Amino acid sequence: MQRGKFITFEGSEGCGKSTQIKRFVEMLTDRGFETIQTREPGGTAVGERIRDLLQHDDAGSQLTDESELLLFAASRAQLVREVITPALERGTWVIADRFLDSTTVYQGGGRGLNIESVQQINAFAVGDTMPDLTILLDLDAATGHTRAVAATGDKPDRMESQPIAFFEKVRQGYLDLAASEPERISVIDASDSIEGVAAQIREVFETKFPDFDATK
Ligand code: Z5A
Repeated sequence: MQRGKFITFEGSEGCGKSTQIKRFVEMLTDRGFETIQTREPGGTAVGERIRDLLQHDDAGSQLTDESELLLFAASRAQLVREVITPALERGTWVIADRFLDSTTVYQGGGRGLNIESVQQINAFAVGDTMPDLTILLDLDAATGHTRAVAATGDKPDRMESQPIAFFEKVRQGYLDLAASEPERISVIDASDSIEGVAAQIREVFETKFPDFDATK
């Protein structure tokens, strides 16, 4: 049994991760792959409680930047051990809506926390479970924000309420990260149409895994 592949989707709010993950998973299923999807923060009973605190609970307004970092890491540490690593070991492909790069760019770049500390905490949280491929959906912050607000229509949550300058730092953080790890991170132009973005992702997938046979 081959180990499954671990593919993460990253990008700032409204960049189209959920839309593209749905299509990507359908494509993998059509080609015979076993898949599961995860999202962060969340994805386990513990992680969903943490998500609520980070995004919706009134107590979240008192979180310091350091506590916020540790809560994202705690949610991920639980998800890796309870869900992601066991699935990869049984040959299932794991498609993740956000993973450790989100912490690097939001808590490191966006909040301005010490980047070495952020990376150490990330490494501790994930252990050896690192993505085989990361799809970065790159979109300017203003367009992403407009899309996200139009999609939810209701009151923005704690993270969505950050000023636009925060999301500009996040975008730049992602692009810097992609430049430093070009083998793992593929940058996609997310301002393209939904079909156009899906076609770009399919091309990256076929280039990265040209001979992968789902039946073995
Ligand atoms: N966060 C963090 O700070 N640190 C961490 O370690 C982690 C996360 C893991 C999680 O938010 C928040 O936590 C997030 C980062 C922070 N904060 N922010 N902001 P979430 O899980 O609630 O949401 P999100 O990850 O930011 O995703 P999103 O805003 O829900 O958007 P999306 O999934 O990327 O996009 P979408 O739902 O697919 O599309 C949004 C809308 O745009 C929708 O109406 C689509 O139909 C439309 N769309 C999609 N693609 C297109 C194209 N190509 N053209 C036109 N319209 C499109």
